[in-house]
Amino acid sequence: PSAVISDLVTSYPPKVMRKRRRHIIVNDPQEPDQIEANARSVPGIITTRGCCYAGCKGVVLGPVSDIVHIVHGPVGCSYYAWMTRRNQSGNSVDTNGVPNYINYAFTTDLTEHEIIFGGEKKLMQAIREANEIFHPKAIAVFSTCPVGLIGDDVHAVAALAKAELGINVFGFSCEGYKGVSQSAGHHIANNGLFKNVVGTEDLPEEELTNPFRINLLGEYNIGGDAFELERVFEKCGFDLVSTFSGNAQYSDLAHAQEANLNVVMCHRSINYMAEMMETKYGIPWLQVNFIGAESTAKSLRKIARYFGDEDLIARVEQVIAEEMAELEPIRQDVRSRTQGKTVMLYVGGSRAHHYQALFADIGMPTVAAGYEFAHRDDYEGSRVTPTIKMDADSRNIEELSVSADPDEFRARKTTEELLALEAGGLKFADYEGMMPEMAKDALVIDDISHHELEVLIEYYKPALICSGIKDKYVVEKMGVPCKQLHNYDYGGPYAGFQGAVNFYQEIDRVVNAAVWRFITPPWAKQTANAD
Ligand code: CFM
Ligand code: HCA
Repeated sequence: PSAVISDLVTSYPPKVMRKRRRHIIVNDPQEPDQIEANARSVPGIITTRGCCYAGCKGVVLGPVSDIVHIVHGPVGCSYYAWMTRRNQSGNSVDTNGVPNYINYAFTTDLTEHEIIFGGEKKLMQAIREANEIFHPKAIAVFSTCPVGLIGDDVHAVAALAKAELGINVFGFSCEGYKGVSQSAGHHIANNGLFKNVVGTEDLPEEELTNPFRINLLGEYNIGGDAFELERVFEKCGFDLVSTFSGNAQYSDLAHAQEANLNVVMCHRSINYMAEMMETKYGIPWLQVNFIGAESTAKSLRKIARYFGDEDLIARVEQVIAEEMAELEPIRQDVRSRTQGKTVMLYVGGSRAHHYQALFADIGMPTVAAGYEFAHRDDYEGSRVTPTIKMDADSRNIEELSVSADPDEFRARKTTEELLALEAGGLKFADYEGMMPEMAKDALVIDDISHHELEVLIEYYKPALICSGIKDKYVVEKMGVPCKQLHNYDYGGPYAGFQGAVNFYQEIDRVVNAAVWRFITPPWAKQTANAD
């Protein structure tokens, strides 16, 4: 693919060419090369990135169903964040009495008047009104761009409201322009949750009888993924204390410190929480991947091995055997029609990696992959973290200083136990990254531009592209099917075992549909014209 790299950047002005070149790597899994990531996008390039507010409100906090999430900003910011991510909730006032506000879009509807005279009064009024109508356990306030520009103090308003109403009210300074992407918003969200929510409630003794208590971090219940994982965990005998934040309720997060292990799915969006909980409460964390049947089995085994209980280990093996027996014939059948078909993936900050495992299950190699907003460690692995240079955009995001809690810290394992587990192959507080798991000479590209995507499609002519709504239909007009890996189009779940089956069948339908043959891609049309 070295040849395609020059085609990717050749039409750019020299400065842009040099800059973009640093975001493109031909992979060597043994010695991943240094990739430029988490840097500002070139103005004028069509990028697929979102903003800080999207990462904070839309991604991390939004899925918590019984918090009233008020967007402090013009009405459009709220409207555009309304329901498109397909983060689902199992709660409904009708079924178990737990409220679910996810279907609502709450906004202060800032207008010119507040831009000139300030919006704090209107925010206070909105909080009071929401409290009066819904009586929620907690209200969160999210600042969009103009709030930072006019200088409203959402934290002061939240503190006043908290004192007045007697419920938890907290604010996020997650203005869209902060940082270079959604990633800044994840960090701000983690900080706010850690400061204002985690550890504020305890579980009663009778709910602490199962020692195999875990938190699932970085799973947002897109298309129902968390429902499938809840099913599998229950079958295995794990007690899921909380999920950050798919199908989560406020109290789950408030007593998350009661878990004995954190497992991290989406490292990019939540590594901060795992680190801070380990320091403050003594909960170790392990990286997992529940996308793909083989990966799910591997991740379940990791958790069982951590707890070390023989019965638990045996039960997990039994669950894996049962689920695999059901799945295997379907996988084999699909594989006979998908084997060898190639795929390219461009998704946020973890799925471009995780979904490669699901494609490997059905014999589909990933020829090129990249992230919108991941950092170098998501590509190259945790080992490069100490060498990542802080730039001005990252320095702007608050770094909490956390220490062991004198009352709440409890080492879950002794140092000897941890060392023995590590010697047995469990790596704590470690993420291997995407590149070491990709094939040699696969192309890795960060913050892909629209032009670069078009060049790559023509070069690789993949059987499938996985990406999002901003490019889906452009890709399909080139005669290549595009599966959205953000909101799963209308499908899902794709996590766990039953999710894997759904995915195999969906991909089989997509890549083997006859319709793609009837579309003439633009490059073929050009040739026809020239003739
Ligand atoms: Fe993590 Fe996500 Fe992703 Fe992400 Fe996202 Fe998402 Fe994503 Mo869209 S938290 S990084 S900020 S796995 S919303 S559920 S699909 S870009 S790859
Ligand atoms: C976001 C949310 C998003 C967008 C998806 C897309 C999602 O980044 O604000 O561009 O198709 O998953 O809904 O990533």
